[in-house]
Amino acid sequence: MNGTSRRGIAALVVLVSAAPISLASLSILSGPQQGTHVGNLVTNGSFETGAPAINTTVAWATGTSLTPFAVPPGWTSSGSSNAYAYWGGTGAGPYQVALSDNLPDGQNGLYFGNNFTDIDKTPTWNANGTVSFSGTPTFSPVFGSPVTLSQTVATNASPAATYILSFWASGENAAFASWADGIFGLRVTNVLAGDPIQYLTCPGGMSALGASHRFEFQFTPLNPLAPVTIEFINWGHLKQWPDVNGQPTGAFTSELVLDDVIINAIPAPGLSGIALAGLPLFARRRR
Ligand SMILES: [Ca+2]
Ligand SMILES: [Ca+2]
Repeated sequence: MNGTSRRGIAALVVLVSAAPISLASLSILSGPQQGTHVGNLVTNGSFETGAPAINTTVAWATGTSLTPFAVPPGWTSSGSSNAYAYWGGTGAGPYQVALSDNLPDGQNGLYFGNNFTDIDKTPTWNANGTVSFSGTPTFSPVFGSPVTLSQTVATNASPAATYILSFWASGENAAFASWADGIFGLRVTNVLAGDPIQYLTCPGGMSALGASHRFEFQFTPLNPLAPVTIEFINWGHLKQWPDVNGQPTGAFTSELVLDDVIINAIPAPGLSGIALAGLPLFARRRR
C-alpha cells in the first residue's frame, strides 16, 4: 500500500468517526415493547396526575363549551366549541375510556371525541398500523377543527443519539369490536423536515390490529440542542371511505383513545453499553 492510499484510508477513518452520530429520522418499530416508565421524559404521560374521580369524566380539549373542564397537567390541547373529547376512566379495574380496550396503565386515559370528518383521499392501511395516502390528505371536520393534544419534551436536556417514542392507542367502542378502524395523526417536530403528520390506525377492534395497539417509534432530532414537540390529532369518525381496513364499505369508524405516552433517551452503545444492555431485560421483567 502506498502512502497516498494509506493517507486516504486514514482520512476515511477520520471522516467516518467524525460523522455525526445523530442522523435525523423518525421510524416505526415492531417487536417487543421498548418504552419504559423508568426514564420517561414525558410529563403525565399516563394522564393519572390531576385526573377526575374514577367513573367521572372531564372535557379536556381547550375551546370546548363542555364542563367540567380540565387539561391534563403537562399537556396543551385544542378543539372546537363542540368537541366532546373527555378524560377519565370507567370500570372497577381493569379500566376503560369511551368503551375502549382495557387501559394499559393506571385508571385514566384520553378520549378524543370530535364527531365526523370528511377526507379527500383513499387511505391505504398498512399491517404495521401506519396509514398512507397518494398525497397529503385534507381532513375537513364537521366541527371545524380537529381535537389536538401536545407536549414539548426537553429531549435536549437528556442528550442521546436516539430516543424511543411509545404510546398505546385504542378506539371508542373497541371493547365491542363492532366499529371499523379510524385514522389519527401524530406529529413529532424537529425530527423530519417540515414536521409532516404521520397517519396512524385508530383500532376499532375489527381488524388484525385488534382492540388496541402500542405504537413505537425511534427518532433522532434534527437539532439536538432543541426539544421536540409531540402532537396527537383526531379529526373525527370518517364520513366516507371505500375501504376501512378490510371492513365493509360504510362501516362506522372509531375515534382515538390514548394512554401511556413515553419518551426514553437511548444511550449510545459504548458510552453506556451496560445500561443499554439492561433495557430489554428490564422490559421483559415488567411483563
Ligand atoms: Ca393511564
Ligand atoms: Ca365519537
